[in-house]
Amino acid sequence: MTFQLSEEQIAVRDAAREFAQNELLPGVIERDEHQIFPHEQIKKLGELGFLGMMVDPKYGGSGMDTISYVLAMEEISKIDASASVCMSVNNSLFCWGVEKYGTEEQKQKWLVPVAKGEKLGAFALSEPEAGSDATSQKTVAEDKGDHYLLNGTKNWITNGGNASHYIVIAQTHPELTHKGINVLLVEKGMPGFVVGKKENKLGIRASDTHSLMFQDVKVPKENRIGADGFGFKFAMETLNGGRIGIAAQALGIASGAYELSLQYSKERKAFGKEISQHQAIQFKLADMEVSIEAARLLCLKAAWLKDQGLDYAKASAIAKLYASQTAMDTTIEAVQIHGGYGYVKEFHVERLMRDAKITQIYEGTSEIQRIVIAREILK
Ligand code: COS
Repeated sequence: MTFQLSEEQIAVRDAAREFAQNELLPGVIERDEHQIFPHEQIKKLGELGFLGMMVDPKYGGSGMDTISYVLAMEEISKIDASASVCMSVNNSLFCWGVEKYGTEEQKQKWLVPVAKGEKLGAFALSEPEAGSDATSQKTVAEDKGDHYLLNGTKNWITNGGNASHYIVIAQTHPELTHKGINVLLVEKGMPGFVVGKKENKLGIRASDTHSLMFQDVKVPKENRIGADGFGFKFAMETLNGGRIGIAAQALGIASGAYELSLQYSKERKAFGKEISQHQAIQFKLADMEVSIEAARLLCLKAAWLKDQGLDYAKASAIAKLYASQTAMDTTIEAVQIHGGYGYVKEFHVERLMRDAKITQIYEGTSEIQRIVIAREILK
């Protein structure tokens, strides 16, 4: 066992840190307030190879490991969690599954442009009445011989408006329950496919979250990934990896809030000395440091297991459960340390607190992570 990062991993982390400071920090408050998607910044992230980080270079990716992905996600999320969720979905929820289970033709057509960041990918599993209970898919993909007829509505889809390539989960054989679910590749512009309203959210407000409507959309059979009925298993496996990305996002939100608090506590004076000299603040900083370090190690362990080809379902659930709680706890305390300044936008920590909440909800709520962990330990 070694806790040493490679030179390449350090270089990736530093590049992500520099990008976040130079490209994402300017305007982050305004983008959050006015819900402006960071188009230019995401384009540059793609050019730097951050949108297809783990994809084989022969499919347009950067061929990096999952550890590097965690390091980059932490750095980007410290500054702009709206940009990092776009990055996470593109990498983990779109590219991973197409590369792992797609045919060569599917990879050439669907993976290459998304891994290069020329197009954005999205992953459509959640529905108005199917979030945690993901097997209850109401979206139907009716088998019509050479194509599927897709009908239904998806909700809360990240990159929903700006993506052009979508992974859509739908039920084909309801009598088979989850074993009758399929996974289809759907392109924006297909007749009958409409992007619905953009959500006005509490946090990650600059990210692009939409409902999607499908009305008699003809999806060619060749757009199905894997065998008939593979869709639910595909979704679950994809989310196992997605949770590493969101855990790293939560870690970044926490460490971003911590760094701001540490700096502020050394500048702000109260009762004749810097507030960092008061034990009440020191205890908060110490607690933040401990849980952030633990969250980081859990994220890196899950990433390491994935890179080794070992089972990471439990590790990614543990990392997401713990890191998202850390994000919530740390950002609340960061606002407290900043006092009145923490409650206004200029100091960033109120945004980080609002951003933190979603990490306990999407890609499996904290309650779902506990189910996954409990099932694994009781196996
Ligand atoms: N990894 C791989 N396979 C998994 C899995 C995982 N983490 N969790 C479940 N599966 C498989 C099971 O092995 C089972 O396959 P078989 O029938 O071949 O044995 C199948 O999926 C169905 O699983 P199960 O019977 O456990 O289904 P349940 O409905 O009881 O519960 C949970 C499944 C709750 C774990 C699942 O619905 C879930 O993860 N929900 C949350 C979904 C989510 O994250 N939504 C967020 C939207 S995306 S932003």
